[in-house]
Amino acid sequence: MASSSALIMLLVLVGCAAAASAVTYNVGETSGWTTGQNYDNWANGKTFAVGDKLTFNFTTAEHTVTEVTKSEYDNCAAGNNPISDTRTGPATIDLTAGTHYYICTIPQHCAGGMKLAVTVGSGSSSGTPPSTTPGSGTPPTTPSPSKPTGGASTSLQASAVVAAAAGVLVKLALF
Ligand SMILES: [Cu+2]
Repeated sequence: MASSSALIMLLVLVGCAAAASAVTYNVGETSGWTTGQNYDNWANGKTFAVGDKLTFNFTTAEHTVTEVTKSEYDNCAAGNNPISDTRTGPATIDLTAGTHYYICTIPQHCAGGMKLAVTVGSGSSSGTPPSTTPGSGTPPTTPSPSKPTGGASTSLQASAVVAAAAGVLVKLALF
């Protein structure tokens, strides 16, 4: 029993490790990276982890993905030396730990909604593993300890019945 629990725990851990692999987020989903969106709403509820990626879908020259400081983000004004400045779309950015502020530097676009702030934790993304853990981990844990014991005792009872019946048959044959 103890060894099978340990095996199940190991399988759950392996499952978690596989599920915690990097996630690529499509910024704005089907809308992509454009004006008239609310990227705070898009990012809300998502947990970003180191190694995850953000894909900004836009047409080259129509928008930019420019990483700026918080004050530049707040003011919708990139300085002369932004942290990064990607002008070719679609753009995929690897997330590192910390809070990152992205804006579009085409005039009026940031004010028109093209600003995204993401906070990246150092751990693994917590979005996927909890949903997989109860799904794949719990069902095998509950039935497997009870089934072998129930099955074993049932077959023992069955063989006892067979033995008793055989004994009766032997006695009948002797008479
Ligand atoms: Cu733009």
